[in-house]
Amino acid sequence: MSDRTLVLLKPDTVERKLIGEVVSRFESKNLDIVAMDLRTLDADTLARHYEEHVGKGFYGELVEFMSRGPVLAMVVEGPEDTWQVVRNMMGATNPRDAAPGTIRGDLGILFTENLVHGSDSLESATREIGIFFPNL
Ligand code: IDP
Repeated sequence: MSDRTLVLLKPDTVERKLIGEVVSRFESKNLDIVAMDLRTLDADTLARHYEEHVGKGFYGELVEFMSRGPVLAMVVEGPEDTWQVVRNMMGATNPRDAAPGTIRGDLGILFTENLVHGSDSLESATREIGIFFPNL
């Protein structure tokens, strides 16, 4: 039985021309990319996606960053616990704390501009895939 998670390559990844580098890591891990779309996010979509952060101190900065250019949204599929596999590959939320070998540990420095989003549970994955790819 395969399962899926939502991944966003954030605007910093697109701006820094790291799409290939990051997608390549998922492919090397033998995960399947079953949907992919480059799009600029509006405030409403971000409020749905980040519903647990709306109103927090960093929320304004997060929305400004996440809407300043396109993101690459994709659905990634693996045999099981795909959200966890992807989160392990991403590393800690703050790139300063992320281990070398992870995407954030190897490529990032700033807290907000941390390159990637990956769903943090199976429930989140289902909810977030519904926001970005409602027809899947
Ligand atoms: P996650 O992306 O690792 O799941 P979340 O806690 O869901 O982490 O936070 C969402 C995003 O908001 C983070 O990836 C990061 O870009 C940003 N963020 C979270 N906490 C802070 C903070 O304290 N300062 C600045 N940005 C933050």
